[in-house]
Amino acid sequence: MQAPHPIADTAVRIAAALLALAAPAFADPGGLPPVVENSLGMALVLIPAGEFLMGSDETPEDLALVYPQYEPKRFLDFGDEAPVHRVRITRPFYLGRHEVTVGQYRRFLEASGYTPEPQADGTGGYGYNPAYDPATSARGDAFEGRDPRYSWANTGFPQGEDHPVLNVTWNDAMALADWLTRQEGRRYRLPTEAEWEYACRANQDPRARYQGGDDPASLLTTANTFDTHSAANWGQWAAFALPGADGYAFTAPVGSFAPNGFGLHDMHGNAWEWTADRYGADTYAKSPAEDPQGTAEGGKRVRRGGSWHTWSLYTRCAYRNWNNPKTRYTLVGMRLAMDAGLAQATVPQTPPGPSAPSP
Ligand SMILES: [Ca+2]
Ligand SMILES: [Ca+2]
Repeated sequence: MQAPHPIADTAVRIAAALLALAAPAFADPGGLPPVVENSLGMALVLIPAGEFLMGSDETPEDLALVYPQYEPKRFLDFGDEAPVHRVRITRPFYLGRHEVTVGQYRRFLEASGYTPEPQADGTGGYGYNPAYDPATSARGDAFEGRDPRYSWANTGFPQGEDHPVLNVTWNDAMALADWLTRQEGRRYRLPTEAEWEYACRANQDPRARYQGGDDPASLLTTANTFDTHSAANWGQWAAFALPGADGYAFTAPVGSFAPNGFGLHDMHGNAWEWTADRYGADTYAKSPAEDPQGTAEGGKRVRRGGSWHTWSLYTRCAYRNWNNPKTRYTLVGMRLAMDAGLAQATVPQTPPGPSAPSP
């Protein structure tokens, strides 16, 4: 576990405390346990109901000042983050404290007999090969693939059991959620896009780009993203690396960085996280104010938060990206959500004891 920078940490805590004074009242979570641990060893944190401002309306001119190394045309791609709109999450829910790990996914596969989609369709995943030249691929992919050599179990770089699982499709994520639901009688799912952004913002500075504030360099102490260690392997993109080292050239063990205001780790970076929603570029313009679920049309699913290989412009809380549900990549993983209401129903209301009636 990397210690947070003491001065930055203190500043963040003071800022969060000041903001908390001005924050709206949040629904009482009703005595639900603040953290639950499931049968695969995942810790899920209770996220309170509440309101937040979703999206970003930063102009290309605003962004150009903060990210001078990027071509200006890149700043024209973020129209789907607008308009900024108030969203109310009406029910508390549980969200994984961490990304799903390699070890948890392995235990799921062993217990369920499920065959991951990249293996079932025979085309495999993507992986890191230092000898691979992106110019040899039709799309200029940064990684080698698809190739049956690569999978959740082999990304081409070392991953321990506590690293985020990658090369998982949206369909694989849903299979894990559905299996856990059947196993435990609690409804597991992916978070909606709104739940994800609410959880990323975590009642801290409501408009900040990142957990640690607006400065991209704040990611160095709060997340595993594209830093000088990563740039050592991708010299052509060195200009986009953060100005320092976060300690990890590839994935980090989950929870290696300080948590955000909700107690969640790695909302920025490490692995992209699938969400439940279908992607629509104009969904924010017509989004309901309460519990938006995304658009009903289209086949693409939203992923959020960036990865160990992602540049800071694309790891902002507001940034939206998407893929089809069969996409597998060496940057994309998941974090599960669980309904709080059903979890409550499984908690015995009367503890067993001498006063309990005899059968
Ligand atoms: Ca890194
Ligand atoms: Ca992440």
